[in-house]
Amino acid sequence: MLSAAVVLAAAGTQPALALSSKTSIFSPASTPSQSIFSLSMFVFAITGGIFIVVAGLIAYAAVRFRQRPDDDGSEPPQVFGSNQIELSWTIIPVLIVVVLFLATARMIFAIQDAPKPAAALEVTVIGHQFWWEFRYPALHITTANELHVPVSSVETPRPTFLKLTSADVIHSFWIPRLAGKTDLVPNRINELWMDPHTAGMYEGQCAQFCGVEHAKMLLRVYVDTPEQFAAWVKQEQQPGTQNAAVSMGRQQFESQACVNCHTIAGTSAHGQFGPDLTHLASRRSIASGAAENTTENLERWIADPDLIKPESLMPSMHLTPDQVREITAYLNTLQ
Ligand code: HEC
Ligand SMILES: [Cu+2]
Repeated sequence: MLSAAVVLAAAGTQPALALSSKTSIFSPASTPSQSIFSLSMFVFAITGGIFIVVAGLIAYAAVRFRQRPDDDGSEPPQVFGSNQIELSWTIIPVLIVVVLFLATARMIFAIQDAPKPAAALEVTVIGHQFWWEFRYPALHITTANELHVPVSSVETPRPTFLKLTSADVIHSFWIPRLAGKTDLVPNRINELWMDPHTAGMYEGQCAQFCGVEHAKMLLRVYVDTPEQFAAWVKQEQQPGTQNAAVSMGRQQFESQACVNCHTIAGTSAHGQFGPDLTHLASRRSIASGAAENTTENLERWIADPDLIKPESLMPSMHLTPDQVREITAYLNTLQ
């Protein structure tokens, strides 16, 4: 208990360090992460208790039996084969391990077997080198890198159930404040759910080394109020709005190899290799959180992705500055 209290006290006195961090495991914001947090506090308490008892006994023995000036150098009486002592140091650790095992197993099954309510949102997450694809099959939405989910309250539970898989190598999906870390494995579907209690932005990171740009494979989850979420869904379901002022940019985009790797609904671009760009302008970051979505960053990205994310799987297309400007102006309209 003491160690748990110390950790909690430390977290409480230093909110700047522990609690305000967007990736702190010490401020869970949904049921699975809350269970994981409570279990880790329980484990901390038990192991902390053991540490205090063992360290205390060592300190006591060191002081109590230290060498004294009048010691005659002879050994104290030796004890051999005490059944009582041997039994206790076998049984107590076994009991502790059993308790830790049962508590962990119970929590894993409680999370895994949680029933899926009818109101649950389903999302398929596909890991790519080095970005995230999100598909909402029932809503016919495909987007990238920024996951939008509704807030889930006790009165109106609206959890999100994710199916995780990968298009290439193993990645790992981890948003510490919302759920446990789960791998995305090619040809396999892993599952994960979360029911975020408060709206806001939560951050995560690919947690399995997946190649050179692994460190720039960030994740954002926007937990929306029901109204915000409904508005987002409505917007995503429409084809990107386009106006005549950027038709040059659209022509440029469609005449380049961009269309082989990217999809923009309502155009000739149907590529699947890179992120869907239909609503690119509504995302706040590009390239999996490697840069904010500003005109300047977008131009740099399109001119040469290596400027932002060296060795990402998008090649430099060697466009002229005018082409870059026109394409960027067009992409900027894709709300
Ligand atoms: C060979 C395939 C390929 C081609 C061709 C290609 N891209 Fe990409 N593009 C990608 C990949 C892969 C990513 C994701 C990179 C990452 O985040 O690691 C990407 C990312 C992007 C992004 C950021 C999207 C986001 O949501 O983060 C934009 C914008 C983009 N590409 C625009 C273009 C434009 C414009 C062209 C044509 C001039 C183009 N791409 C050509 C593969 C390609
Ligand atoms: Cu990864």
